[in-house]
Amino acid sequence: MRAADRRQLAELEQLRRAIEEHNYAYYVLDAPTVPDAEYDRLMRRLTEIESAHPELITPDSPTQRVGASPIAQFGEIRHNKPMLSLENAFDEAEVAAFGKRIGDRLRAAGFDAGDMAFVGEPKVDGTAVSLRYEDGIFVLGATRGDGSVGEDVTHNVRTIAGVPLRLRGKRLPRVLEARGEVYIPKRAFEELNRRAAERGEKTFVNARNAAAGTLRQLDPRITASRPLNVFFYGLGEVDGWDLPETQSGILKALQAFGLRTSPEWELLEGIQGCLSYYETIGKKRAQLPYEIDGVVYKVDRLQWQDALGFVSRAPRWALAHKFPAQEELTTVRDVEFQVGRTGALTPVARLEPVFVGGVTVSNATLHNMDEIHRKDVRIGDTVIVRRAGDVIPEVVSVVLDRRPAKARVVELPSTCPVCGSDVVKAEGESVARCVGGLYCAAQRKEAIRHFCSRRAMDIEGLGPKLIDQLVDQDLVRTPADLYDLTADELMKLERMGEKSAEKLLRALDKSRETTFARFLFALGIRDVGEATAVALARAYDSLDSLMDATEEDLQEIPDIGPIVATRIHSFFQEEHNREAIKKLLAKKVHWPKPQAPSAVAAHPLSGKTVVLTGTLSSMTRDEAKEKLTALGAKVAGSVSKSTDYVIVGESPGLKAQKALELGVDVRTEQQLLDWIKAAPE
Ligand code: 5U1
Repeated sequence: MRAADRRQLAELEQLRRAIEEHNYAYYVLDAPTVPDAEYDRLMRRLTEIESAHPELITPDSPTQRVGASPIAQFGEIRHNKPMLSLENAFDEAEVAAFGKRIGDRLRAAGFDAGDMAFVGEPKVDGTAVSLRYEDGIFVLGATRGDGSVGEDVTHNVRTIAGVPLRLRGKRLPRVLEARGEVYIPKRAFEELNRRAAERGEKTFVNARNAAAGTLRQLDPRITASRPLNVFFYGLGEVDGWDLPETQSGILKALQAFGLRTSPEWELLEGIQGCLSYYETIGKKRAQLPYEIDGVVYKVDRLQWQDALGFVSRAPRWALAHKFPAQEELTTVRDVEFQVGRTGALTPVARLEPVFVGGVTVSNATLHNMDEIHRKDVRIGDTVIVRRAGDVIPEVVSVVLDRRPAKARVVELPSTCPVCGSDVVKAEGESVARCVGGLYCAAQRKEAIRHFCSRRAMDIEGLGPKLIDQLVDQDLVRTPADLYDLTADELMKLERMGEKSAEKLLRALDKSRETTFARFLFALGIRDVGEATAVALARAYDSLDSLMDATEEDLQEIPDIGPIVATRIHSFFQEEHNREAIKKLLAKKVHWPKPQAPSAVAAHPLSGKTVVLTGTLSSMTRDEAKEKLTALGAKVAGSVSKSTDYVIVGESPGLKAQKALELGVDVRTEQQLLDWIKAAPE
């Protein structure tokens, strides 16, 4: 071999190793070691050499993940060790029964099973796979199929960046089959569906179907374009390697081989430990970047697992403890239209009540008419409803086979169901609106609700039911009328005693003293959220100057574009809005004179992006947000490379971990207090 060839071969090997190391750090350890640009550079160089010398390409080269051509059909793979399924438990009693059952069996077999340890892992909502490595090289990827025979999806598994094409370590098994779950992260799933909807294509019903559908693509280039990932949790056939003694040992060994395991797994003590784990993971569920539908408990000791064996296709030593279902079937009784603060008509499905996500659901949002058409929802249809975490229940899809002959098409009303004004739907917009403005009682109620809300004028005790009564009885037409209410009037309302009436009047009185930004936010100008209100309050030193600002003036403010500028300008040009503002000022609603813009700009937090995580001891999350915004900071919900500071309170969440991984500056609550103290009065 010529010296030049030898040099090129060495470079090739070095590039492959470096890329696999970076893949391992990024996908398995979740701790990237190089910027994306450097990774891309290494990959480009490797491709360049391999294109010039195709004879040097090996199956474990990182370039071999992507670009293979479509296959005609899937081959069959017989699993030498069957891929088992799990028995399910839906409540604590079933988990306790599982504990007792295995304890009794082990004792009967002569084991001292008193202090039993379990491994707890999240049950990821994906699709099961078995990956075969021979002498450390990935050779085969198969789906579960019926547990005995699956499909050959090697071409697609290869494209999953989190799957090592070569195992790490020196003494590798002759054969190692790793079993796990391939999943699609929540964000990628939403994006996939968003793009499919945009193109008018069919969307996936849930993340599990999206993962399974992606893995069963004949064209690996489609699979490669969707960011699948994988967690490994067990073994199939193994040869030439001594098994650890425990399930926890298996997880550690898998991770050491470079096969990604869940960072959430834990060793648990007894059934009590299992139940606490269920609760802990249940609380974390919404923040996890992938869907889970429960947790899995496994007896830790493999010797005990062997003694317990399995019944039909499920091991006796493992149990899936499921969270309450987030999706259920029910029927649409009717579709009604709710009118929001800006007049937007939102179709709401009235459902046959169904227990889903831990509560009984009888209404689900349908968002807008486009959504109804896209999902083809009709009155009388059987639908899948979903309620995940605290999210508003929604109709996911229609079960078309169950559509009754008399199912009725939903039509947009031509007049407002509340005030009878016309309903208009602007060209190109998906939202239809009632043009009634504050003539419409629904819009009035919503405007007043918004005015009183915690982040606006913060009037405690003025809930939606009370506002309904005040508007229905014509005691309040505009927000300023709230300040004319008397104890006598209030006491005539339902569930309003003397004490509550006085308390409410005190809350109303207190709300007169506010901030300029809160006042602007409370006015309910369309598209003016809290951040825009703060930006306006910072840019204008008086309400008069803001009310007289032109659209061009308004566009000078960072983050205010032409549409929002028009909305603000037209709001202040409307005579009845000017009148409503005048009345509020006459009721002595006031705020401190705004700070000079230079004082804000001088603060170290001015222009910085800050993320909060954990519980703060000296203030609520909302108070902290408000203070930070007043100092000129932008408060973001998630950590990224552009975050300047992450402020951690008690029991911080995954955001703190992400901050450390990305090298973002992490500060304590004390630092936040010092920053607030340093702010000019
Ligand atoms: N986390 C996890 N998911 N899951 C699914 N572990 C796990 N184990 C399984 C399955 C089907 O089966 C083994 C107990 C054989």
